[in-house]
Amino acid sequence: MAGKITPTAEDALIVIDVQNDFCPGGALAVPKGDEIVPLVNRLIEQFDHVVLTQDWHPRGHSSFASTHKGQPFTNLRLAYGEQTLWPDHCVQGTSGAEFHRDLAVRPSELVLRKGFRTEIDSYSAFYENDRTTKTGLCGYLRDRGLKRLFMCGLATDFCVAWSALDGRREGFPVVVIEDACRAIDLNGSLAAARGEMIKAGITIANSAQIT
Ligand code: VGL
Ligand code: ZN
Repeated sequence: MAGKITPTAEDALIVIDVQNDFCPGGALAVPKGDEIVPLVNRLIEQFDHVVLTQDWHPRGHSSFASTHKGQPFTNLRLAYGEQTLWPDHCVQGTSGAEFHRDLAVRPSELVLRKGFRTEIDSYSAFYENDRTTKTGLCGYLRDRGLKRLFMCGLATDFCVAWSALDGRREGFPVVVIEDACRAIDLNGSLAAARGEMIKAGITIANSAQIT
């Protein structure tokens, strides 16, 4: 295991999509997704600045298989490119869209909702899946003088990886805290995402290194 990393006042912890629908029993359950909650809560205590993201889809969202009368976990070509179709999940205002009940939400300074446009999905916390529509997170972080990003949450191979890669592309040093994430792992997506993150210069760390 690599060396210790000490959070500073210019670091932000970005907690991705720790919501009921991504936990066991939820509509798009990530295996063992709920196991990360105690680790994430410990991390939240260690950072001065915490951002939570919340997947937040309207009914009939274009990423839902049901919208296209298609099968979940298959791909469909939408206006902006290939989109994986998912079971209906994180529908605005439903209990599935709420944060896990044990997540320490109070210290967070921003709750960033994403995926709220019917026609465009948004895995990344920075750019929607058309890769051009911005969420505003980059401007927020820059305006607040936050310079290094730590990420954890659900799912490693989709929203965490896409957020980490976009953060890196925007020029931030990015650390993904791997044991505080869980993956969906569709057709090797976890290994692919991990490889891309390493290639992009993202640091893959363990929560025990953060002290
Ligand atoms: C996610 C699939 C669809 C995620 C969100 O949070 O990783 N994955 N919507
Ligand atoms: Zn979603």
